[in-house]
Amino acid sequence: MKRLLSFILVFLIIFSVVAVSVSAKEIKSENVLHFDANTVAPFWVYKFERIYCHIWEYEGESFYRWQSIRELCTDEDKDGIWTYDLDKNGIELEDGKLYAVIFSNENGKTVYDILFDTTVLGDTAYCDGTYYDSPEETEYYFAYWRNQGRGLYDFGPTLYISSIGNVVGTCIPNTKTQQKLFEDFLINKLENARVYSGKDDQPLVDDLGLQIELTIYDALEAIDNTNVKVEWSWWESTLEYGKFTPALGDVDGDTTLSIMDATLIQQYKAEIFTIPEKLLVFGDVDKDAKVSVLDATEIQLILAQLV
Ligand SMILES: [Ca+2]
Ligand SMILES: [Ca+2]
Ligand SMILES: [Ca+2]
Repeated sequence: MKRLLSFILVFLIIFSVVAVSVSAKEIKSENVLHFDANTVAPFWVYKFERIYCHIWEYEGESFYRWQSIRELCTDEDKDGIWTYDLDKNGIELEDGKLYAVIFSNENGKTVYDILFDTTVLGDTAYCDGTYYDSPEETEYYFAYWRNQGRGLYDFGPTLYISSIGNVVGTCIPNTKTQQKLFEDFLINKLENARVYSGKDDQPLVDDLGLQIELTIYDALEAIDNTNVKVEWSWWESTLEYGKFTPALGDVDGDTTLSIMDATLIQQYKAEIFTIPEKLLVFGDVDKDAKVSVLDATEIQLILAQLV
């Protein structure tokens, strides 16, 4: 019995040593990024012999100089999947921080910036032929992580609004909000986008907004913050409302209740003006199921009480 116990004990010790060394090895081998160059080779045209991995802290500094020796990937088994070993190159990433990476070859071909954090380590970036090309910008092939989706909050190619209002990439950097992205677009790119997209403001904002999941609330806030004149109305918009609740009585749709709304109802009843259907539903202030001059009076009363 004693011999059996000691045998079990020895077995357990050996087993635990093996288990520890396996898990230690696993952690080590996770500290890598792979790039499946087979998936991009058809698009990069010229043959290449080297793949580089350029990593930087998002909106911060890169670890090494572009295509320096410390950025070289290896493909010892020659299967076309290149590996970058962060440990070997002395790169220590912090949990919770946002990083970006570009894989490139010695002919200057690159993929578009891919976002990641430490939870992505061990994953493989691959291309599927999706690329972005515009007159002012270089042609980029997008690379995605094998274990991430294509949503706004999955790690992948950095989402960016181009100078002509196209949405490029899939992943919203966690340092930005939809509203901030849209504000940046309004200030820096709207004028150019008007010229080159061939769209009016309404579809321009709505099409763009839909792709970045911008809400009416975000859009109104962004327009208000930036003071940019946009020919876009929330009641015609196809975007979701978000936190925005239209004010009762706001039949001119300027998002506040004012004497203009009372006047508009009177003019509507006198058939001088029409009110769009989507705004008319907010006109029934006294809730008697129709829009009448009584609603205009009600608005005047509300405004009088507010003073
Ligand atoms: Ca390989
Ligand atoms: Ca109003
Ligand atoms: Ca009414």
